[in-house]
Amino acid sequence: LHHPSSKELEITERSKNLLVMASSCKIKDQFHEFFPEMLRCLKNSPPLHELPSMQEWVEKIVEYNLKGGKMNRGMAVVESFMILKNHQVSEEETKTAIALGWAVEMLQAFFLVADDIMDCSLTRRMKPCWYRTNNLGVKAFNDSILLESLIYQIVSSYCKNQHYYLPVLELFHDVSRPFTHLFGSRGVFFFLYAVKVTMRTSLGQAMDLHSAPNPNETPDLRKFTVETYDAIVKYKTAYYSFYLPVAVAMRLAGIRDNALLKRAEDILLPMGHFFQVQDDYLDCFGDPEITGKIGTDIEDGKCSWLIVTALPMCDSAQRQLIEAHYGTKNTESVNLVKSLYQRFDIPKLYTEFEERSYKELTQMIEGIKHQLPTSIFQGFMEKFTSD
Ligand code: GPP
Ligand code: MG
Ligand code: MG
Ligand code: MG
Repeated sequence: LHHPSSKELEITERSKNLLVMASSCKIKDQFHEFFPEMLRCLKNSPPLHELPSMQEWVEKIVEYNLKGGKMNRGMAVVESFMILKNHQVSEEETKTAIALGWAVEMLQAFFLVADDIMDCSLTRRMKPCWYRTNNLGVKAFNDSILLESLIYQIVSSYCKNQHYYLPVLELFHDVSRPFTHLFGSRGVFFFLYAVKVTMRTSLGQAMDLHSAPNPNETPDLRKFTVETYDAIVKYKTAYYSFYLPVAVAMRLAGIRDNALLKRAEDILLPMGHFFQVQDDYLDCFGDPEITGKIGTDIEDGKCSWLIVTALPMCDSAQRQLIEAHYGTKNTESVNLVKSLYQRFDIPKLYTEFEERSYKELTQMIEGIKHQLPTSIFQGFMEKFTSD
């Protein structure tokens, strides 16, 4: 019997990694190649199939709002699924995972179209925000509802007859009704651990909107606390961007162990928190040529990581400056707030936060290694920057 030397094992491990990398590039191509098929399927499904003018309009919305991003959330569904199945998957299973990946991207497009209206943003993914095109304005709100309805068209078209149809639907959905589900013929009811992502995200968005001042009003600085911030980002970002893709992949891979879903959640929510802090930092200090969007958090008076970090360092004159200039849409005010951030060394504090978070998240990943494959979580750590 030949016992491989450590050198041979190393080579085998390396070639396995290369194979996984090559298959991940192939998956990415497959993911993009699926887009036209998905669009065709959506246009040919009732009731769109009998509304030619709306077919054209839906195609326009979907093309504009689903393309041009990094597709991290959608790809995370497919990659997590492949990892969970140890890369032993059929063509059919891969196709379903890709379709569900696009469903997550559809959810993201739905949120972004609406969020850009609410945040009065100007650009997204290097282009004008959707509501600023085609003379749309608030009419774009209806397009965000349309995008949401397309999530369920995809899920239904590609998973209707699968055992995970209901659990996957529930993950996306916003019905706050706990439900029981019958498995097999033994009449055993299981309580499914289903986090309803749309509901959580819109609650987070509501907290985000309500902590900011109304136009022409001074901000209430008492609202900008760490506790409020933590709740906002957990709900508005972490669930749909981090928990959802992995939870969908787990359901698709046939995982029914609720404790395992909870373990994944325990690590994905802190990752989502870190990601939103980064998004807030880049809103002020990032390069729009790289982020693809022009920041508006100071103009909007948002409860962002920067203001929550800066406020405890302010003396009363600096608090007055923030009260007078934060949440104001004029360049001089925005620059005054930015120079205060510079005075407090916020970029340095952010870098320290980033290093600390990286260490903590790496430790958390290490702690989960006997229950779930760590590569799922490492993938997130490598990829996530703003979208
Ligand atoms: C990110 O906030 C959160 C979302 C995009 C969720 C929106 C939820 C809705 C229910 C509409 P953000 O405003 O900081 O994101 P960005 O910086 O990309 O505009
Ligand atoms: Mg926004
Ligand atoms: Mg927002
Ligand atoms: Mg932002």
